[in-house]
Amino acid sequence: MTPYELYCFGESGNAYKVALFLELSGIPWTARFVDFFNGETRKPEYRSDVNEMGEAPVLVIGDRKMSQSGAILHHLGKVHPKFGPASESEEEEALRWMFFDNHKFTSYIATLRFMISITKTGETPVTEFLRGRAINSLKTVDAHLARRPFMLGERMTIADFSLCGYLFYGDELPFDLKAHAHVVAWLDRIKSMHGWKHPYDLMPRKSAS
Ligand SMILES: N[C@@H](CCC(=O)N[C@@H](CS)C(=O)NCC(=O)O)C(=O)O
Repeated sequence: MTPYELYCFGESGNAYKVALFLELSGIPWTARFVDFFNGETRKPEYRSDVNEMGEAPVLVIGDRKMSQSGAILHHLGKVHPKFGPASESEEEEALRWMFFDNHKFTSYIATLRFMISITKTGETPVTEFLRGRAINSLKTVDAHLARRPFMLGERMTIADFSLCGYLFYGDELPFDLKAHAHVVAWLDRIKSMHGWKHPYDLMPRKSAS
């Protein structure tokens, strides 16, 4: 089997969702570094040759290039069922959480972290708004995890990979994760899985090259 190639970079929690799935599944893959901070995703050739949406991650699957971490996870979960949904209703439940993740969880958390910890805007009305939305979404996931070890029940699935993507960045997270005890316990469960790696140990970064 040709190893998958993943367009990614260390700071991308969206790419990490896919990288971690491949790693914990024991599937061979190679990283293709995306020079996001020097504008690679905004270049016309990236849009024409890699992803018209101008984003990472992109997974190369044979002669196909697939973007959107949720769509990629959904695809991988079907082809490599270890972390895939086990039934149609599980698939729908996974998609339900992955849409929530893309709209209200990762979107706010990632943008807030980008502003505070990467571009260092300082606190603004925008960060205040984002933090409020991020914390509300964290509370939703925390309440759900109070009653089950993983998002869909007893085992880790694509929904967990989607939601956990940005939560392993430690001090870069501009809120107190410890206030969400069930989320912290869930992250510890994921961390204890064989093959788990921190995003910066799994994907290349400009500063490390
Ligand atoms: N919903 C997308 C979000 C992807 C995304 O926002 N990727 C960021 C890096 S983490 C990106 O490439 N942004 C480029 C841009 O917005 O210009 C996914 O889950 O794959």
